[in-house]
Parts: sequence; C-alpha cells; structure tokens
Amino acid sequence: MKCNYPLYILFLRLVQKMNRTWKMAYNKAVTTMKTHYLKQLTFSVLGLIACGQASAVVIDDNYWGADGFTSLSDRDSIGGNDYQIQNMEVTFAGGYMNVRVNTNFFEPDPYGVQFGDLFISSNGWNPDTSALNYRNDNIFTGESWEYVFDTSEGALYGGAFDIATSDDFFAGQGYYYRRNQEVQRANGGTALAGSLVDASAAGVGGYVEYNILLSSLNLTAGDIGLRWAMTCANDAIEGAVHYSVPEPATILMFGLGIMGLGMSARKTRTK
Ligand SMILES: [Ca+2]
Ligand SMILES: [Ca+2]
Ligand SMILES: [Ca+2]
Ligand SMILES: [Ca+2]
Repeated sequence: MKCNYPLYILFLRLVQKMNRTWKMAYNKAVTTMKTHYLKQLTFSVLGLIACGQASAVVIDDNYWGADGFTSLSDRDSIGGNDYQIQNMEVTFAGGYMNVRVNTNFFEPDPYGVQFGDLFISSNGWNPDTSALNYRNDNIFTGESWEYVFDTSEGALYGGAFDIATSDDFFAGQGYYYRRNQEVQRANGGTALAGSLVDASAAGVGGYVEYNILLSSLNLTAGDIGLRWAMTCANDAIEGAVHYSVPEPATILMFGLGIMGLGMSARKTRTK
C-alpha cells in the first residue's frame, strides 16, 4: 500500500469489500431460501398425496359364524390350516378400496373348494350378535349385501343378485363344512366396470386382493361391511371399515397448512 494513498480511496475499497461480502452473503441466503422452499413444497405435495392414502385398517377374524358341524362347530376354522383366514386389510387410496384377504386357501383345492366372492355392504355392518364370535350368524341373519365382487368373473356386481351358499356347493356330499354361509354370487345383478381382483399371491401365508372402485358404490360416510369365505366356508370373515368422504377443500387446507408450517419454521430458524 502506498503511503500517499488518499484516505477516501481507502474508504472506497473498504466499502467495496463490504459490499462484496454482503452480496455473497445475500446470494447465499437466497439460494438457501430457494432450496428450503423447494423442500417445503415437495413435502406439501407428499402431504397431499399422503392425505389420500390412509394406512391399512386390519379387520381381525373374530367371525366364526353359525352351522358348523357338531363338535367342529365351536371354532373359527374347520379342516385344518389350509382354510384359515387370518384377517382382512383395507386401504383407501386413489379412489379405490383395496381389500387384502389374508388366507392360506388357494386353488386348486383337493376337494374342489373354490375362492369365495367379496361381499360388500354399503350401508353399515350389522351382524347377528346374539352369541359370541357371531356364532348364530348365517345367510338368514345379520347383514345383507348391496354389492359383490365375483372373483371368478373378475367383476363387481350391484343391483339384485342371487347368493350361493356353502350348501349349494357341499350339501349331501359327506364333507365337513360350515352350513348356510353366503360364499359366492350365484347369478343376476348389474356388472360394474373398473374393479379388479388379483389372486396371484394366493397360497399358505398368501392373500387374495381386491381393488374396488369407490365411485361404483353408493357410499355415504359411515361403515362399510365386508365378508369373504371360500365355498365350503370352513373359515369365514366379516367385519367393518369406516369410510369418510374425502373433501377436496380439506385436502387443500391440509397442504396449505403444511406450507404454512414450513414457512414459520424457516422464519424461526432465520431469527
Ligand atoms: Ca380365521
Ligand atoms: Ca347392507
Ligand atoms: Ca349373516
Ligand atoms: Ca372366521
């Protein structure tokens, strides 16, 4: 540095240096804010998606049902582990109700037992509760079903359909089975497009999975009843899952809420 350097030049350099430092700090802050905002936005979008994807509700198999055979009647599953139904898992996502029936049963069965159909009650679930584990419940008592997904047809049916019971398959053949249990759609009804079944994961420890298009069901908020049993009904399951009508406004508010939280968190951190 020269001795005769005017003082104002020195002062100017100092200001320039400060200006550079401040600009760098400013740019860094803007970049950080941009990154932070992007993160918050991503989280909000994920939040919006998550809002429509509730985690699975498990319906435990507390249902025994009526009319098992004498000494075998007093139990959940007849005929060993091959017919066991563990539970049902229900998830609402993307306009569908996903129902996973966790069962050891699979086709082909040595006795000709077939997959059952998924019965759906759109107006609640009111089984016969006059005995523990619904031990008086059969096709004559309890809930009636407004819809059925026909597993072999691969289609959902509404309207007036006839129901086939376990007796239609196994009466008078000398087998143990659970009597008077609804197991399949027999005929009739109106086919409703858009719902699916996937039985490719069926087997011991496996499952049969249904994707039911919610707009096909005449639903209001409340309980949806579900029922499934293979055609001998050696094990059967019934239960309910709560359905809330999704409101777009609520979902939007949820997303905005998350963004708001993100912004206030950023403010706090800046302070
Ligand atoms: Ca069971
Ligand atoms: Ca019903
Ligand atoms: Ca019943
Ligand atoms: Ca059962």
